Amino acid sequence: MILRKDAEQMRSILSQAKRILCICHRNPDGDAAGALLGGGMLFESLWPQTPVSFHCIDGVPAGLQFLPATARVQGAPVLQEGDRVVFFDCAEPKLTDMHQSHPALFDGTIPSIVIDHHPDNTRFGTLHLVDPSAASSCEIVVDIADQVGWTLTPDIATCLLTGVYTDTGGLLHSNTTSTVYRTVARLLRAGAKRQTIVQAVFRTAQVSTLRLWGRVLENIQITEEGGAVSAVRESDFRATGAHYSELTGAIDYVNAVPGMRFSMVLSERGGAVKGSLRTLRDDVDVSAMAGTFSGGGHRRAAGFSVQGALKPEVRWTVVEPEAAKNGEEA
Ligand SMILES: [Mn+2]
Repeated sequence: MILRKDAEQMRSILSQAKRILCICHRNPDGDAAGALLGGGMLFESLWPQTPVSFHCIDGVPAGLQFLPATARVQGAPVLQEGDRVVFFDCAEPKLTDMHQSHPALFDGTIPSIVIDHHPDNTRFGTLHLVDPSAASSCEIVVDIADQVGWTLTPDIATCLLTGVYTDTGGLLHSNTTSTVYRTVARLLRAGAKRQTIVQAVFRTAQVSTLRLWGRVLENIQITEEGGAVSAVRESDFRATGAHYSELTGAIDYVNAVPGMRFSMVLSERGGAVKGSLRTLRDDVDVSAMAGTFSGGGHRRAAGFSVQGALKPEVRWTVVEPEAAKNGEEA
């Protein structure tokens, strides 16, 4: 929960703004883009005289361009006297990729508000509305709006519901608390276009993505340690025409193999190997596994990146004639 006094203080900081600049992390996901646009449009409806602008170094990816006002997202801002900044879903300055070009955003020159749910948020702003118990930053925006009695329009609700959906994997991940369901109900009542979100986010896939995922599924090996492990190489990305980002989500299928301790997808990208780890078990901590490769994350979902390339290894075992006839493999 966000404290009412913090929500009130946010209102007082923003009511002094000559302009409100909204910023989210680079490479925006549904929660970053949804909170950025939903939060920014909310400020716009509250202070119609104050110009509100939306900034992200990478712009909104094609799959999220159904979001209202997405065409208004620009790159880094040109700062002016009287600006107030709100950062969305951003755990630390470098994730904006504006930390070097725009130090005034982070050194206290410009008053800033940080709205985020990452537990490792470095609290780099003036006022922090950070709630690690929230499943998404969009959930926090709804919480703030309700604390201060702000009205959500259907467009704002659609943006915010997108983040609630994407950060919970369509209400399937273990972070889907009863508060999440209450937030969903709240946003549907406000007119959020649920089916538009479901269709765009969960029922749309490029052919290149499906072909890449086909290779991931085909390459699954079950290891002696009880892992379902798959890998794709640079040649797989080239052959399918898929971008690295299109691998996102494939691991959920690898993680579906019953009885496994963990699942892992390795991918070669530009001289490095990225590993994504998942587990469904309480007695396995994949963030510790990722830590042995200088990675990190959560107990159930973690990742790492190491320099190098993947080399396939094939193991053959000689079996008795009977077993060979039955097509058994050791
Ligand atoms: Mn998020």
